[in-house]
Amino acid sequence: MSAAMILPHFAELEALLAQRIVILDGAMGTMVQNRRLNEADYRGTRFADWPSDLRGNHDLLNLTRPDVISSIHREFLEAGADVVETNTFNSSAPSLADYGLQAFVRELNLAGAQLARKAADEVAQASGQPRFVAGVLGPTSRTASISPDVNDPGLRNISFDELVATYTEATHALLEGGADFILVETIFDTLNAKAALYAIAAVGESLGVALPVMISGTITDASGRTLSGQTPEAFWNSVRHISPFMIGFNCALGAGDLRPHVSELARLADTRVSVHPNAGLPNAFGGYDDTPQAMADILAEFAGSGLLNMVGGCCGTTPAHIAAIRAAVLRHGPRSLPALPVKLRLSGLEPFNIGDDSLFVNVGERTNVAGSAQFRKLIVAGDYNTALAVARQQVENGAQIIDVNMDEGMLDSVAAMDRFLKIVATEPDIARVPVMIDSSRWTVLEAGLKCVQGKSVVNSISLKEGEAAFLQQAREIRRYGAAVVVMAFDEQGQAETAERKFLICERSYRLLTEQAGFPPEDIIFDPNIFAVATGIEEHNDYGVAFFDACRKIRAKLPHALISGGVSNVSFSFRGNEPVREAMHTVFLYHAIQAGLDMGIVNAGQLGIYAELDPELRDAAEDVLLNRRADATERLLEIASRYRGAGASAAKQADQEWRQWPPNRRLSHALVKGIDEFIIEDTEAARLLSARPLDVIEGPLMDGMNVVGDLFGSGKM
Ligand code: THG
Repeated sequence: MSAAMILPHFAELEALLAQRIVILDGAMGTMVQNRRLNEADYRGTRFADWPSDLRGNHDLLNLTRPDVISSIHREFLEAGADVVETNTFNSSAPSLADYGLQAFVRELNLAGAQLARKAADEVAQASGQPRFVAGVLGPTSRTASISPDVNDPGLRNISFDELVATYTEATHALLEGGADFILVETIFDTLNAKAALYAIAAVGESLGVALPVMISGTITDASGRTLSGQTPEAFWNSVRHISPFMIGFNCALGAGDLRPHVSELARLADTRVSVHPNAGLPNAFGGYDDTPQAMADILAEFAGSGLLNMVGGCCGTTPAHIAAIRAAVLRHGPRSLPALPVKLRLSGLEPFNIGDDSLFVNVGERTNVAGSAQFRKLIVAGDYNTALAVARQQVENGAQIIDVNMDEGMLDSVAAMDRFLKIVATEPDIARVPVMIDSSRWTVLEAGLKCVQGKSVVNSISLKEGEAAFLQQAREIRRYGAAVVVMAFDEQGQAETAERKFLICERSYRLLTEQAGFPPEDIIFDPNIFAVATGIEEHNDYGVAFFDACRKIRAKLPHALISGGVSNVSFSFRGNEPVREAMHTVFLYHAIQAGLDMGIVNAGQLGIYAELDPELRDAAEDVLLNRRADATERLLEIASRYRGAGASAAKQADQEWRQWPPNRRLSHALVKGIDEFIIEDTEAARLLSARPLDVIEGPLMDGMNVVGDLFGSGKM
């Protein structure tokens, strides 16, 4: 079915948006309150005997006082609103359940859309100007990311699936009643919004169209964040997967206080931008004081600064506000859309755009029951609070993403993934980074996807079970709005040679971009990091095969990224940490040059290539680059010196720098990132200098120059 058959007016709205700022209506709730309706108005005859009080359930008026709702729509349209919002803000099961009306989701949304449609069409006819209907999905009365009980951070009183179910029903009814697009608004928890977007995408697919969506979030206070803790950019990264034709903010704050946040969206969003603020902050009586002219003056400045494509009002705004806003903003043209660089844009509570500020991305590996004995014991024992410390330590040590894996025979992995991610979501110092949901089981991946409000990464899918399963999972991941790791694995098995690694990645790339609607920058290839120096000859070329595959992927598959599980490479040296660390450092040095963008690593435990013991470094390099037939034997021989007693000798060498002169100690500490002795060494250097400034201009600058050189040559 074509989009024009289901949404006959949308092309006209797009044409209007190209010409000028489009005017949205004002608040329904406060307009209804002004009518001072009584309990009997809300009940009508149909709900006369309803057991609970119904006064205050404005959406019910769609059925019991449609005349009131229609006349408010008409007032806004006559005041100059191009778009009216359906009176369906609370027509979701969780919100209606407060009145025992949860069975009326469909009926209220259908009636709400029909009333708005009729009013819009009548005024369009009379005025000769097209008018449009926004089908409103409100946030519901519950929040999927926040625990209702401070003593149990893993608890929720609403699930993603319940939200999807009610939003699906509402979306169908809004479209049937004549909505021109769906407006997901007043978003205080992005996970609720993602459930709405999931429902809209699925409804659209069932109808064979990409439904037009407008998204509007709410910044609740001076923190500049949503209630669930996201910054504006993190919020945008979380919802951009549905390609909304409009993104904006509404409610909570008055227009003036929204200025910086709208301006941030205007800078960051490569789609249109809207705002519909309250008429100021609520006063002592719960009323709103900003006059039409005051609000119009503020919003005219937004328009003059090129921030707006659509504008209207939220709580407290009346037809007089809309008329004043319209008159003031239409003197200015609409915002033009910025062209942004193509990037993988992830988020937790904060944005993480790969390529913005780091050359290589550390993904913390320790929150993995298969990769850390400590983490496994804690999870198996149900000690999630202590397990949380493992995640926190990874982030503190520089992990920019955390990989979470619960694949373990003794565990209910679905339940463990769900619980751990829900608890992580309530810890701002961990939840600020995106999550990589790691499992070989689809049910576990999906359980994880239902818990994260940010834009996360699914780790992983592959062609192992063939194209149909691969595409089905990929499409599902898209609906959840995550990026994806694709393993170089197909129907024949894991790819071991560079050629097969590349061919599988290339085939996956085509399928994902051409058939699953994946943007290439949301694809991360994992060409398989396998253990080397295992004593099995066929494994000798695994390092080289990986590096070669990286180079080919980088050259031939534009915008896709490359990742890998770095600690795998040294599995044959388990227990010998100095040697493993050296191997990881050498591996990364070559892999990053070959195009590796991110690695699952033990964050905080990576060495510096230039500072490795040259003998150990060369031996590791011989193995990883497969440079000599006896490379494995030689590395094993050197490794034995680092094991046991050798390890403490290495530790002793680690402390040797404490004997150096203070200036050299300072440079060393800077390069290594050791802050343990920084105060005493700085003081020692100062005592040796004529002026304190010499310490900065001397050893500290020398150290920074070394850091700069190492960075520049890819050795750090
Ligand atoms: N590709 C992708 N995902 C992956 C991997 C990959 N996920 C899992 C794994 N491989 C990456 N993560 C780890 C985590 C830990 C270790 C290795 C890889 C590890 N752990 C120590 C060990 O087993 O010796 C554990 C020591 C301890 O118990 O503390 O080496 O390749 N896409």
